[in-house]
Amino acid sequence: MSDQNAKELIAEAEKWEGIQGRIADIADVLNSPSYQTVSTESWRDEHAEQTIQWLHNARSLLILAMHHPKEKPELDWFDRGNTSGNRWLTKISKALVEWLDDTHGIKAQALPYQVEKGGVYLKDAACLAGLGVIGKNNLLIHPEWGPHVRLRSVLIQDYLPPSRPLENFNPCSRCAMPCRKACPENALAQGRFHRPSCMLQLESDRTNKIERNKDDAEGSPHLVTAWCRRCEFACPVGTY
Ligand code: B12
Repeated sequence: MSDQNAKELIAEAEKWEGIQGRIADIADVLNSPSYQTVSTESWRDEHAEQTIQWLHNARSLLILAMHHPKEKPELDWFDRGNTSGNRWLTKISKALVEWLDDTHGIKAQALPYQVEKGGVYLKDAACLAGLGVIGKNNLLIHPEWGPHVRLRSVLIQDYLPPSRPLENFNPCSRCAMPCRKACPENALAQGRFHRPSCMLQLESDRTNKIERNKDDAEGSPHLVTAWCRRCEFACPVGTY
């Protein structure tokens, strides 16, 4: 697949409002820091029955970043096993898979969000593809949208020339890092992300669901989980 085709694919992805797309080389993604940190082999086996099979000989990934503005918190609300932001990204991914086949005869596969189901570590992939950098809040910081993005990937059988990582974008270097103080469980207080502390807060969010402005069919208040986003909102990038 040529440079021109890769450009066309990115342009097709970006026809969707609030979406930016970039390409990563699968080999680079599977070699990225998250894969070095977590041994995926053992728990791939544990979750074997729910993991999808990847297209044979896939070489590239299209990484999608969806702007998740503060005014649309409902994109992240967990309801009936999913969020509307996730559903939207699935719809876009599937439309792009169809477009690649129809327009270029190229096979592609929309990957799930969860790594144990066959997804990839999306922040690493997005960083390699030049959609942003990893900030001190342990989130991908997009130059325009800040950490207010949600990510997804599409596996592509052909080789597409990868996009380049960002250069000269170091948003945390002169920042007072308010994210470190924002976490109610101090998951960032030691200077690096402490996952068990973050999990405590998210567990509490799961227990303390909020009422959505809509009753369900039986007239009962509709409850959803609104995950904590304090480390995200503390970041000054993307707030203008
Ligand atoms: C499991 C998971 C969680 C778990 C554990 C998180 C964790 N980091 O361990 C829990 C439930 C706690 C969680 C919490 C949150 N999550 Co979460 N989570 C995921 C998931 C499914 C996998 C992440 C994972 O396990 N990573 C592996 C661990 C080992 O790595 P890590 O801690 O992220 O750190 C690695 C990177 O920072 C990387 N890295 C560091 N520097 C560099 C530099 C370069 C060049 C590269 C390539 C990589 C790199 O190396 C580190 C490991 O060594 C991803 C979706 C996906 N498929 O990737 C979403 C995801 C990361 N989560 C997301 C979000 C938004 C959140 C929350 C804000 C909650 C919320 N409102 O949804 C918090 C934020 C916590 C935080 N500050 O990190 C978004 C992040 C968007 C963004 N802008 O980055 C993702 C991408 C999902 C999405 N919807 O798009 N999450």
